[in-house]
Amino acid sequence: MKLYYAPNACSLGIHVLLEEIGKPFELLKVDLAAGAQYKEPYASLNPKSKVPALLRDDNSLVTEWPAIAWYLAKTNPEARLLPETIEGEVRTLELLDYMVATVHMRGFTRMFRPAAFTPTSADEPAVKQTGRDIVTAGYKLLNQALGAKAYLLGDYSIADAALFFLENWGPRANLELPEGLAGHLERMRARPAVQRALKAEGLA
Ligand SMILES: N[C@@H](CCC(=O)N[C@@H](CS)C(=O)NCC(=O)O)C(=O)O
Repeated sequence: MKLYYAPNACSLGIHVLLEEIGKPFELLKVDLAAGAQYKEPYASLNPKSKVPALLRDDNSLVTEWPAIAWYLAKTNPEARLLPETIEGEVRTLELLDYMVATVHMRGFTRMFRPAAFTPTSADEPAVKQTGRDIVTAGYKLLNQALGAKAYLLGDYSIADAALFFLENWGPRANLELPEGLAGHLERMRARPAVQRALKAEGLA
């Protein structure tokens, strides 16, 4: 199995899950700053030009954070990365979709790449502010979803790996985490799998 990633991108969450599972995998860096995602050979491998992408041993590719995480959790049940009930699964999907489709794609992406949202450079500060508002609302809502629990669904799950990359972007976006999320981030950073992933990406 090979994970295409970029340091401190959303792929960090998938990297953490692979480390939690503990089976051998190869880490292949895509230099997003140099535009490698739009050039060969990556553009042919993954025409979406995004990371993460998981290349399985049969040479088939899985893209999209929630699909990759779900695949890894389902094919490695011994790692206990998903709740066992339908209700738990539904709540996991609900959280994943909100974190990836809203907080990441509509919020952080506006802050990090405002030019992708407007052809007019004068509009970029307003685009960034909209992104900031979406992320701030997202942090608040996720903080409420976490409540007094150690992890989003009680037990550790793939949802915590998604929350982790969002929390880890807080300082990069100059955003303070609500108290509950700050505690969750500390718990995540204390996990050996997270420490190994941060070290491998040069972020430790
Ligand atoms: N919907 C995708 C989004 C992935 C995504 O936006 N990845 C970013 C890094 S965090 C990326 O590869 N950006 C490169 C680009 O857009 O040029 C997913 O859930 O995996």
